[in-house]
Amino acid sequence: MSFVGILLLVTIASAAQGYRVCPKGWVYYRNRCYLFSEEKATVKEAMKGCANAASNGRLVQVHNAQEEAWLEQQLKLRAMSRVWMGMSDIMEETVFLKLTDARKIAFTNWNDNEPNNHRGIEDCVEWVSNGKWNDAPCDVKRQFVCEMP
Ligand SMILES: [Ca+2]
Ligand SMILES: [Ca+2]
Repeated sequence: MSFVGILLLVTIASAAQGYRVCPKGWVYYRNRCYLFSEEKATVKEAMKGCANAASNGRLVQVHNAQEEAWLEQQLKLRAMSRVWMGMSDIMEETVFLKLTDARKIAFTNWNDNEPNNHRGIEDCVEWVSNGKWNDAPCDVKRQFVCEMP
């Protein structure tokens, strides 16, 4: 096949999925790629796991209600609950920042009475079974979601 032919096929394949093609195992949604882990890990291990899975891979950050709803649906499909995402208030209590660039988060979906910093040791953020967020100890092992921005 000619070079142009190959180029055309790649372009068509990209267009079919939107803007980009996600690597094998990653799921496409609105111009991002997401990876749902099978193994469980601490937040530190999960951050490493995401970076190892893709050079620009990171623990997922939720940017808006649409993305949140899609992620909740995906977690339900996979029967995943208690899943790490990429935010923490480890720098300053009650101020939750993105783990990648320490910027404040614009969107939250806390469960009732959360974040409660239970026992003073909850600095990381997980989804719980109702799809809402809870702060939990960062060294507990959970499944996790990576994203490629
Ligand atoms: Ca905390
Ligand atoms: Ca909590």
